[in-house]
Amino acid sequence: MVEATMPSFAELALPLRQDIDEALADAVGNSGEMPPRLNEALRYSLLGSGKRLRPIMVLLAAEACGCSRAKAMPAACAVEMIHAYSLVHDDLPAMDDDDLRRGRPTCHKVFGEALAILAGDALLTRAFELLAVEVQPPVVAASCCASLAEAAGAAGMVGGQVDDLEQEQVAPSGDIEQQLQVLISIHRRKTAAMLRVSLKLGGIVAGATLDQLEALDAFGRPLGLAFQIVDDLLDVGGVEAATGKRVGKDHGRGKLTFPGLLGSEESRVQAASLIDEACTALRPLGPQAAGLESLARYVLERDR
Ligand code: GRG
Repeated sequence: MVEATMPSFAELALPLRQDIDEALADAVGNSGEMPPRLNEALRYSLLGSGKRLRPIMVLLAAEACGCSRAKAMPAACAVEMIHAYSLVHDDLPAMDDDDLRRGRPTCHKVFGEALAILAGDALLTRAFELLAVEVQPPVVAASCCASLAEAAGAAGMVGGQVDDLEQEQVAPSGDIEQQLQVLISIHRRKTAAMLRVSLKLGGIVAGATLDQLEALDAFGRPLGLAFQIVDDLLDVGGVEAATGKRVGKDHGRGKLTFPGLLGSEESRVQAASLIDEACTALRPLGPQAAGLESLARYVLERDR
């Protein structure tokens, strides 16, 4: 639909990442009140070489609804802060116990477990402070806070993480279709909720209509699932130097994954079909949504 004007994601993302990185660095500057070591730990975790997909989604969703990217920047930073906190906590020994993230030792390996937990806590709370203080008018800020809390909290990402941890403790039961449904339900909350809310926040700050918000969500639902399928494929066939994290971990631990259930080839076919579905859902937003379509194609092709 918007193929003729579709920019390459690499071209599109480069300046956006630079703007996002600058805004993130400003948002976690130390006014003098913060213990220096804590500031170091949260900057280490937030300002590493992440893809910045979620904040880019906020900016592109706002743009798709006719709003300037600058206006959406505080919401973009808030989403990336929640994401960074979730990675720091996910890497802890009590959770995924990882020593490599974004190509560097994980936060707890560098700063110790206690400071890593607290750096995660500080990022989580700073995200909501940023929304409350920087988004105008206050009613829009409140709506952003409520949506982000819902997606990141017990019924969203945190709940999905709990389901995932519990699922690791039980032997798989049911046929492939039933196990697939369990996997989809875990990732709908653990991974997709944060991707969907990134789009929603872009829409909210842009003052989107209900139809525009629905189109963004109809795009985000299949995109979120496709993102996770590709993540599982990278765990099986990805290269550590590119992903910046250990590969083969989930597969090696016998975790429920899409390639584990469907095989790599079928997983790739499913991911491609979900990305097509996502791009079709963008139609009502017209050419302003070209950036989102470009991002969706990248999600399928990414190697990190
Ligand atoms: C600890 C509350 C809590 C939640 C953890 C996000 C998460 C839930 C776990 C991370 C582990 C994981 C591999 C999740 C699946 C997909 C995912 C979120 C991958 C990492 O996101 P990317 O690829 O990472 O966007 P970058 O580093 O580019 O930001």
